[in-house]
Amino acid sequence: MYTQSFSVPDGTEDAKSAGLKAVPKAMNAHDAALQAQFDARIDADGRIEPREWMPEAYRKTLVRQISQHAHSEIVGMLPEGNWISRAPSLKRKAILIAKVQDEGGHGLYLYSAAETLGTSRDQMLEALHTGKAKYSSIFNYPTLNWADVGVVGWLVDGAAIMNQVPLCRCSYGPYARAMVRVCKEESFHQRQGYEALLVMMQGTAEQKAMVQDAVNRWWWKCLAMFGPPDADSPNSAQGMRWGIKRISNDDLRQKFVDATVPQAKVLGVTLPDPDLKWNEARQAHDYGQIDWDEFWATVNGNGPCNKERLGARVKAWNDGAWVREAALAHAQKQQSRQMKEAA
Ligand code: FAQ
Repeated sequence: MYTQSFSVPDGTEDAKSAGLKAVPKAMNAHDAALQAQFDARIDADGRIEPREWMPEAYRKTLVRQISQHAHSEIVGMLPEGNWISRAPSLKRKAILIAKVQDEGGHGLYLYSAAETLGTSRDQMLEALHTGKAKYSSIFNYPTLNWADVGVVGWLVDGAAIMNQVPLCRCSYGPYARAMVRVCKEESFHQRQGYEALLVMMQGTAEQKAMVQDAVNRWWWKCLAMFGPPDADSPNSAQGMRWGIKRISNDDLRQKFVDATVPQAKVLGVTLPDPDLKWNEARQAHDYGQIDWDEFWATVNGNGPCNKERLGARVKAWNDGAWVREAALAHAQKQQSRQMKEAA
């Protein structure tokens, strides 16, 4: 349903013409030469690899974005994981288990990608567990019934793909490569959600009402998922100049709306926005106002499920302490045995 094409036009030229430099601060001749090399690579749309020189601000931005992304994947396992034991059939249970496991896998690729930038997994998890690190706002809302699981697949994974396909062309090699596999899997996630909803929409009036109710509750949250409007997005211009972000928050949001409207029609649901209509002049849909106050309240820890989600992650970490200790003790034992044998 969504293209996996990597040739989506991006906004890098806009950032260049806005006069943004890859790194803005003064530096000595050696660093200036390295900076010039880095800039030339970025301008040529090349890749930066882990052992290569990069400006500290570029490294920091990547650690921030990739670790937040990793946290989102593992916190994102919770709302759907909650439904594995209550899936309506063996087939749905098997699909859901596979999907939730995939999200865990995405978290692991992403933590690994962030580790290549010189941060440790322990540092990243500490930031998550203490509430210092952000993760996607969308996972702080509850999945109230089975239709929510379908809608999370259709809309949340659909929004995630829209955002992540351009990240396959991110200038940082390990992140871009991780995204290629993640996007393929997200595509399956989106389709399984949509298919589950198509089945429900052939069912009873109650089932159809459940789907519509779930769409009503998730639609606006999915639009907000793309992040604040471009004018209020402090990281966008620099992220685009560096070739980390390729398409702006608002442009991705618009693409998502335009892609979803016909899907909603096929499904037979109404998107809960009286202002949603085709604009012939713009060749795009107009849509209503997103509640940004509610979005920021959720990002800042006051959404309906923030405490529960963080509590679940901290508990999982604490409960797994003995596994980490045992694995470490085993590795140390192996190492000392090998050293004795070699001596
Ligand atoms: N939630 O200046 P910008 C998924 C923060 S994965 C929370 O525009 P930027 C798979 C932002 O961090 C979903 N915070 O920032 C799945 C920044 O704060 P900071 C996650 C948000 O980085 C499906 C501040 O607002 N995807 O769904 C959000 O240029 C189903 C200002 O914003 C990714 O992480 C938000 N929605 O753009 C799993 C993709 N939006 O850090 C399970 C990679 C913004 O300065 C089940 N990330 N903020 O303190 C990105 O593309 C970008 O980081 C954006 C934000 C677009 C999220």
